[in-house]
Order: sequence, then C-alpha cells, then structure tokens
Amino acid sequence: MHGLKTDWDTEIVPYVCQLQDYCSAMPRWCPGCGDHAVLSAVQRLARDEQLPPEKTVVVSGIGCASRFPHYMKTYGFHGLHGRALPLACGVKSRRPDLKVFVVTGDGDCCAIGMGHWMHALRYNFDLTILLMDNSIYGLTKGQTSPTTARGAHSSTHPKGSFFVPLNPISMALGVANVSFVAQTVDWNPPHVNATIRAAHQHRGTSFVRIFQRCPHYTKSVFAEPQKDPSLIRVMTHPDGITMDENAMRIFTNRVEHDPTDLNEAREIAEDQNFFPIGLFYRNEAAQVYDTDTIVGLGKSPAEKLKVLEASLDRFSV
Ligand SMILES: Cc1ncc(C[n+]2csc(CCOP(=O)(O)OP(=O)(O)O)c2C)c(N)n1
Ligand code: SF4
Ligand SMILES: [Mg+2]
Repeated sequence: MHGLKTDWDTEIVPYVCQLQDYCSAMPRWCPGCGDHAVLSAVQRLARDEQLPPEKTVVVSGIGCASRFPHYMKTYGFHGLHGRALPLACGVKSRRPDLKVFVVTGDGDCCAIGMGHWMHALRYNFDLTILLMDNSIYGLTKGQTSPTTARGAHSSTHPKGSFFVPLNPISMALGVANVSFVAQTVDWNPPHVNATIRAAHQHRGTSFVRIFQRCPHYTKSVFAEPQKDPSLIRVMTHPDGITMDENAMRIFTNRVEHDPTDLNEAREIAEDQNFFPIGLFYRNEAAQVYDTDTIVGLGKSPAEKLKVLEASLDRFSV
C-alpha cells in the first residue's frame, strides 16, 4: 500500500508516577500543622505503590484535616461534617476496584460521625481510615472535642474541659468485626509511613488514629512526648508495624505485643501513662462487606442492567 508503513512497532514505555503526580493545590494548613506530615506520607505511599491516580479516591468530612482531598491529585470527595464514612462505603460498594482513603477529624469521626464510624468498622469495607486527632475542633476555632483532655482549655471551656475524654482506640477495639487498629504520631515520619503502608496493605477497614499536632489551638498537648520520646510506648512484633533498627533507635520504651491478642491490645490502649503507638489489632479473617455484597443477588452485571433498564422504561414517554 502506498504511503503506509506497515512494519513499524511502537514501544509503549510504562509511565512511572512521580511524587508530583499525586500533589495538587498548595496546602492551606498552618505552618507546623501535623496534617502536612500525613499528607506527605500518603503521597509517598501512593508513589511507592504506584497507585493509579484515576483509581484512587480520598473521601473526607469537614474540618481542617478534611481539606486533604484538595491536596491530592487523585479523585476526592470533600463531604459533609461527620459523613465521610457513609460516603466512602458508598464509593467502595459501587466501585470495589478503587483504592479509597478516608481522612477525618476527632470531631468529624468521634462526635457527629460516631454512629457511622462504629458501623463502618463493623462493615469492614476495604477502606483506609486516617483519624487526624488534634483533640480540638480546629476549623471552627477551638471548641472542645470528644478527645479533648480533662482540664484542657478551649473556646467552649475557657476554664478547662471538665469531662472525661473518649479513647478512639478502645472504642474501635470494642466494635464487632473490627479488623485493623493502629496508632501513630505525625512527628515521626518513619513510623507514620510504616503505619499507613501497613494500613493500606490490609484487606478490610484499617483504622489509624494519628496524634496530630495543632500548633494553633493545642500546642501543649503533644509537647511532652515530642520532647521526651520515652513517653511513647512502641508496640513491636514481626506481624506488627515494623521499622529498621535505625529508625527505632529513638524509641526506648517498647513492648512486645502480638496483634492477634485483642485483650492485651485493650490493656495497652487503656494505659494512661504512655502514648502507645504501633499495631494494636489485626484480624485477617474478619468478614468483609464488599466481598459478600459483590455477588449481589446472584445476577451478572448485564442481567442487573437489563432489569434496571426495564424499570426505567416504565417512565419513558
Ligand atoms: C452539620 C454540621 N455541624 C457542624 C459544623 C461545623 N463544623 C465544621 S468543622 C467542625 C469541627 C471540626 O473538628 P475536627 O473534625 O476535629 O477537625 P479539625 O478541624 O480539628 O481537623 C464543626 C463543628 C458543620 N460544618 N456541619
Ligand atoms: S488550626 Fe490546627 S489543625 Fe487547623 S490547620 Fe491550623 S494547626 Fe492545623
Ligand atoms: Mg480536630
């Protein structure tokens, strides 16, 4: 054939995503806010795991931390206050092929979103939940949250919060069918990275509470464990969150904890003397909502579409 070359070959070089492929708008968090560190950890994980940006979704509620989806060059859903989890479960139930992260705050998750939180942990959809706990309502200018320590000052309790805070880890460990519960501190990048990686690798809902610095409203809350790392108790186990010995050097206060031991996990979580970090609990055998519902009513997608179209046809004019 004239003018057409038929013996050429195209070599398709697979595109390797770089860090900037996951970075979007310039974050508008305060300087020194722990949210920056977690954003970097998630972007790094996405790059290392080569998560396809078009197959990754970050869902959030409302709060400072919930601005997260704007800063990821992936799909995102900045939802309503307390409603990140039902949105994320909805995304996952319709599109099980997507990687779904949920970013929520201590107000968003543990106050207004409490009911959704408990049931999401029980449903055990394949989600990675990052609870950014700065123990305050940051976005709305410093009101007491469910995790605000007794005696801590806030705009709603200027003389100090008088009520006992809830412990998100103990609560999560009490939910039926919970499958992954971990805790980390935003100011130790190797531990944040290792924890978020382990959470991502878990099939089911991984719940990670991150002690998150808010230099604007709760500057003093994490000042002590930052100054004195011996106040941080690291759970170690070959099946837990593992880091190389160099990164572990700073942590002298360690406890060996088998993440299949739920009772011991609860005891460590309840110890008020330390900030425990690492993997509390993992249950690979927990029932996963997506796995059971993907089967639907035993009908193929084509059959479902046919039924759907038939019902819509009833409204045709
Ligand atoms: C239904 C509803 N109630 C209340 C608010 C006001 N509100 C917005 S963010 C927020 C608290 C945010 O605190 P948190 O979830 O801890 O996030 P942070 O800002 O600390 O990251 C509140 C009360 C709202 N937007 N919608
Ligand atoms: S108010 Fe606190 S949580 Fe919000 S951006 Fe500033 S430092 Fe971060
Ligand atoms: Mg908060």
